Amino acid sequence: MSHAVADQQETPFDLSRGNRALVRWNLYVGFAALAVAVLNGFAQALNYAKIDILDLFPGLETYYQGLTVHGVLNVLVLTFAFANGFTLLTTARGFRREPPAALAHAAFWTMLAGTLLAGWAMFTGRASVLYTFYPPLEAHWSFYLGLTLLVVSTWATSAAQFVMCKRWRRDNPGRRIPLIAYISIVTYIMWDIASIGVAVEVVGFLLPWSLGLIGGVDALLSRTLFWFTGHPIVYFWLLPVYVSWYVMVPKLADGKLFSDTFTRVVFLLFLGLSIPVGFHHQFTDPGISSGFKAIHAVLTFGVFFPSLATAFAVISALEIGGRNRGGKGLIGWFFKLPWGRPALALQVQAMLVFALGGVTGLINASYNINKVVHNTTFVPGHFHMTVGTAVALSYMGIAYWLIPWLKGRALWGRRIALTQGWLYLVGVLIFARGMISGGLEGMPRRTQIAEAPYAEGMPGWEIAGVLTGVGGTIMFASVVLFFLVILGTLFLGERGEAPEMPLAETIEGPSETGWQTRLDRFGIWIAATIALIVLAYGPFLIRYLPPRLVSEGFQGY
Ligand code: HAS
Repeated sequence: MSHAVADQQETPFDLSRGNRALVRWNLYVGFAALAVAVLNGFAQALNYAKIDILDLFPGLETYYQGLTVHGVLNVLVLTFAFANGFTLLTTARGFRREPPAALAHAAFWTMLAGTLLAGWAMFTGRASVLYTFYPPLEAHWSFYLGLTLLVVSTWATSAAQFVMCKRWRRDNPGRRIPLIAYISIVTYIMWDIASIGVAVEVVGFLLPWSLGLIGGVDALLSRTLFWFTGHPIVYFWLLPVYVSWYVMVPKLADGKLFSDTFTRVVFLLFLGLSIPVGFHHQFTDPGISSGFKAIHAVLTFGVFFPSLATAFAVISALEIGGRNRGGKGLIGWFFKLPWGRPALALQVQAMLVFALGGVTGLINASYNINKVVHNTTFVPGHFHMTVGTAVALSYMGIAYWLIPWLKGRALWGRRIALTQGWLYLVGVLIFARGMISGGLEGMPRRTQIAEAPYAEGMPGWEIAGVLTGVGGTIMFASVVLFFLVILGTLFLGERGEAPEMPLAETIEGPSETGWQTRLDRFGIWIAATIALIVLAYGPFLIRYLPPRLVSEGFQGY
């Protein structure tokens, strides 16, 4: 017998007008950030093809200003805004209740205020410090305050989830939390714990430093606090997409999710293993013992596992869908998937690219091989196939059903939407091929290559740079088409033809008795997560503290 992932009630679900508008406005802010970010991304790609972007893009004062805008708007504004809006909806859907208005509004307004503050600092050239803002690079205080508000907005969303969960538990004693709400909540619990590192870094050190309240900053401690958050943040970008891949994509593909318990365990593995791995970004940093770097390397291979398990789950759901539609043989089902549905096509394309993103992640994670690729363009090659495609292309796919659902209008320009997805797939593969081969030849990331004299006479870099430029241009064209479809839907889509929210059925539903019920006791898993973090970071902090506040600040030009 199959079970619906949200619950077994057949009554339709809707949100109040106000909450629909709130979710929609989260998406609008996120996608507005994407629009500005991709223009700067286009410039970055052309830079690697040795085109002087400062001449071509008149508003751009320095290379690092453009790179900061590109990074921050994509990975801190688009992702936070999308996650806040989307998971507020998925949690509300799971519990079948409206989100608490005060918290939902607080989340939106802090996100908007944070975006405006950080945006002002970046656009006026006061924060050319990249999205990693490593001190002693120093930004204007408004940048740090803006980032703080962005994080606060995610905490407000998490609080809204907890309020919904508490009220639901009060009304449904002893029942299992509906799967879609459960995995949305675990995503935010992971992030609540993970974001403590960057919160301490920014509020404890960088903000007072930028206001002149403390005279210096500790570069290594700041980097460590940053990467405490900086690796799990990639799963905070990814897990809302996994919510869609697990419980919505199977429906879009006419398939089924195979197990409720399996899905919960995968999300709990992300909760436990996402955080104690940050040193894999610091393999080359002095001051951290190689023993602890090795421990983080091993744990990184651990957090690879729930994504492998996810590959298994989503491929099985797709296969069921393809076979339900008449697909036969080992791979015949794949071609029978409903490729004409943009919401599905884009998310499957995102998965295909993510398989390559995962492989390159393992290369990065290998302690010895990391020396070859660290700080080269190999790393952006990797992350444009993960956050730049698995996440961003899935957001676009989700938007193709979600915006019509929220707005009560049918999708406009279905064929354009389909073309857009394939174009992005081709573009990113060319782009990443360029970045990865260039990186293996030692081509540095975060470098204005057109101005670097040492870039002359490096044949491997020439072709890599051209591929990066061509691929990036195709990706940019694809995103322009995405905006065309979204604007077309908002203004020209037929009214009243909005689709259903896609929610899959599971083959093996939740068990109401036995050990599985413990999966819903968040306290146990939070305690286990904290214990692992203490083991992975505690000895370094005990040896290293107190901070050495000696570095003076400067900006990148
Ligand atoms: Fe990473 C650097 C290791 C995943 C993002 N990563 C970065 C940076 C970013 C980033 C932004 O260990 C740069 C940071 C900076 O600025 O310095 N990463 C990993 C590993 C994974 C991984 C082991 N990364 C991600 C994800 C990201 C992301 C996800 C964003 C969302 N990464 C690293 C390391 C570095 C790093 C080092 C530091 C490098 C350095 O030196 O600076 C793993 O979690 C990946 C697991 C993924 C898989 C793939 C599963 C596939 C699925 C889809 C299957 C479905 C299909 C359907 C194919 C195991 C789920 C098709 C149907 C069919 C019929 C086949």
